[in-house]
Amino acid sequence: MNPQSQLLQTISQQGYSGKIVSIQIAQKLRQNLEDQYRNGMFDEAFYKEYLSGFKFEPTESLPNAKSIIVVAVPQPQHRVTFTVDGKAFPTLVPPTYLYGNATIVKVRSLLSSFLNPQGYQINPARLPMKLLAVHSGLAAYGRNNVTYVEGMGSFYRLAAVYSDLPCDDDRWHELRMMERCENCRACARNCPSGAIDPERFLLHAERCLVFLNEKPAEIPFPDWCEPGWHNCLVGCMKCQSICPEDKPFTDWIVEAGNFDTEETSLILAGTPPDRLPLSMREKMEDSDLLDILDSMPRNLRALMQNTA
Ligand code: B12
Ligand code: SF4
Ligand code: SF4
Repeated sequence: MNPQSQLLQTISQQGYSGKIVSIQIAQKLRQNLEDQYRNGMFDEAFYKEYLSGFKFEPTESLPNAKSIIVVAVPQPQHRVTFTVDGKAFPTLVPPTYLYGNATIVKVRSLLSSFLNPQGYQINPARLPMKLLAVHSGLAAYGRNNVTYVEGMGSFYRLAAVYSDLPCDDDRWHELRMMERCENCRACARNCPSGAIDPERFLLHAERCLVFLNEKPAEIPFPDWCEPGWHNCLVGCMKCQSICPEDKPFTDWIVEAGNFDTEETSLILAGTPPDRLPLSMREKMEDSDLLDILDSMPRNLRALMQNTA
């Protein structure tokens, strides 16, 4: 078996799924995004904030890069429980927000421990992951603009690296929507903010709740965004939880932390990480909750208002 096939086998033995594509795909991804931008398909503020930081080339430390390795890792939803009026107040966090850093480290170390002994190196790749996954043949788009992998639904995290491992499969897969979406509109009907447009495939990202509630809590929700729409501590599950492809995975929820009355009050008060008690900061750091701390006061209040 050649090293490419051996690597893919190692990836699938972990319960992950992967593809190896030629490095040239990176320039095609760049072209795709630039064309859409030139055609005025993106809200300007959204483009600047989320799409202008991709790196379509490896760093100089990997001058001989030949391939991109993209890996999908199954991810659950998480439950984070606060204490409000003396009672437990559970909230949900969509897949990929928590323990994401640990997942990336795990994938990179799996790839390095296979490739380094064979004389190959890896280098992190900051690319538009869904486009990469679909053009590589690993995933297909849902009408909700989220991507789906066989056996994982949309509950997975994508990680990608550049490598000097040669690529022996140069296929470029055309963009593909899941067959199931042909006769289904469940996600569009369940999207509270109208971000999924029946007339165009591309999401109106600037209308997506996630675009609003990932921002720091000092930035209030715009008037058109009803607090009652919020359903997660950060992010939104409305177009995934209704999806029939995700049905086998929606009950996969892992506990990711409890906060007592005092800790909940510190979060609601917008306390910065360096002023939190050490024990609290440590537990939030391990799970990556610290990364979403700045959005929590506004988002948690919106959820509390919904259940009041
Ligand atoms: C920007 C961004 C956002 C933005 C915009 C989302 C969006 N759809 O663009 C916001 C903040 C709103 C967001 C929300 C979410 N995100 Co996000 N996000 C990203 C980020 C940083 C870039 C995505 C991107 O490139 N967008 C640009 C657009 C242009 O690309 P695109 O969506 O792939 O659009 C292509 C298609 O529409 C296609 N296309 C156009 N016409 C047609 C027609 C047909 C028929 C077909 C098939 C295709 C097609 O062309 C477009 C490209 O030009 C990535 C991380 C990364 N590095 O890639 C994570 C990422 C995509 N997000 C992720 C997740 C999990 C989410 C949420 C599900 C989180 C949640 N539950 O709260 C939501 C889902 C919202 C949604 N319905 O899409 C995951 C995706 C995992 C997956 N299973 O697909 C990623 C990869 C991050 C991760 N941690 O793993 N996100
Ligand atoms: S809800 Fe229906 S249309 Fe939307 S992504 Fe899932 S299968 Fe496709
Ligand atoms: S994440 Fe929520 S707001 Fe965004 S498109 Fe899906 S349902 Fe709509």
